[in-house]
Amino acid sequence: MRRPSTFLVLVLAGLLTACGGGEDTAPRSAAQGGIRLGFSQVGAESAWRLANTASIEHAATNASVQLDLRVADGKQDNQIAAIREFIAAKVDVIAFSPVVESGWDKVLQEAKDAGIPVIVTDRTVDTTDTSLFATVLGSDFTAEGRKAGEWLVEHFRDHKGPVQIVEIEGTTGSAPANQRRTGFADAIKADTDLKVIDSRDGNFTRAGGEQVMSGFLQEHSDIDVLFAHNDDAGLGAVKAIEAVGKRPGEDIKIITVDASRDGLSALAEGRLNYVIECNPLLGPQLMELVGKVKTGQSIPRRVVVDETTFDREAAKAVLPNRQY
Ligand code: GYE
Repeated sequence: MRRPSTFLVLVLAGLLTACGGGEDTAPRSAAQGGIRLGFSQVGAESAWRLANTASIEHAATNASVQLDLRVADGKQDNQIAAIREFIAAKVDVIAFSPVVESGWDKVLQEAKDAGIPVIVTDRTVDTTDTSLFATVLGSDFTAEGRKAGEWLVEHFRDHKGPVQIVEIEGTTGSAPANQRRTGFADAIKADTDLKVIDSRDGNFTRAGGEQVMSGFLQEHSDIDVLFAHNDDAGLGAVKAIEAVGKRPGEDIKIITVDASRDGLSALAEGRLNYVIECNPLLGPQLMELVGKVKTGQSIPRRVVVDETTFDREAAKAVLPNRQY
């Protein structure tokens, strides 16, 4: 068998780096090497979350950051216990994605007393003392909800009579559930025909979305629109809608948030109608912030990720190269 030429090997290696490392090609900063980072993750509830965890692991390896990753199974108590273990282990920096907004003051005060800086990422916290964390890295969830509402207003502009909307919310008490609900409600409030007739927690999972939507379909015969707070819940709802012989995307218009590969595929097929992007690939930016807080450099209090929206054509265009 002929051996591949050196040139071919180099080209292939280059391609692999280019494809696999799209998000993690930032130069490694010397400041990051050897830092011990304790990271408490929410759980494994959605495609978004799995991509977020993978991005953080990958970026930590690239930056030579020693990552102690704990996954909390959606329970705040587990996160608090993990943060206490990080404090006891005297890690250099703690980062976490808080499952819900409130209830963090005490444990964050403990981290502050121990002199360990904390970075909040993805979801925001509601603390009485904002000096308890160094920065928040993540999306603008209110803007995401607003974009969903704005599309709806535009889509039903010429519609006569009431439009019945149901909402499958994210985990009760979580920042994305609270803020997406608010942004959405704000954007549709001027149009009095657009009415949210029911709203329930689907916990950001497919199973939760399917169950909540089945309930909605039993109780309401006239649903026009579903706003699901993430793709997974929306895709679970698609199953429930198909199970009663209705056509998702046609009989019931569906808007979701995240823009995962599965969400965009369903959009390209016409089962979803509009998807708001929420980017989980936060690892490289997180490692950069970790390096900076560790070395005492100044960082912004809030780092917001740039995001877009997708209709069917836009979904088809990006799907071949979608990373998550
Ligand atoms: O939209 C959802 C995940 O906090 C932004 O959590 C994140 C949300 C995301 O489970 O899919």
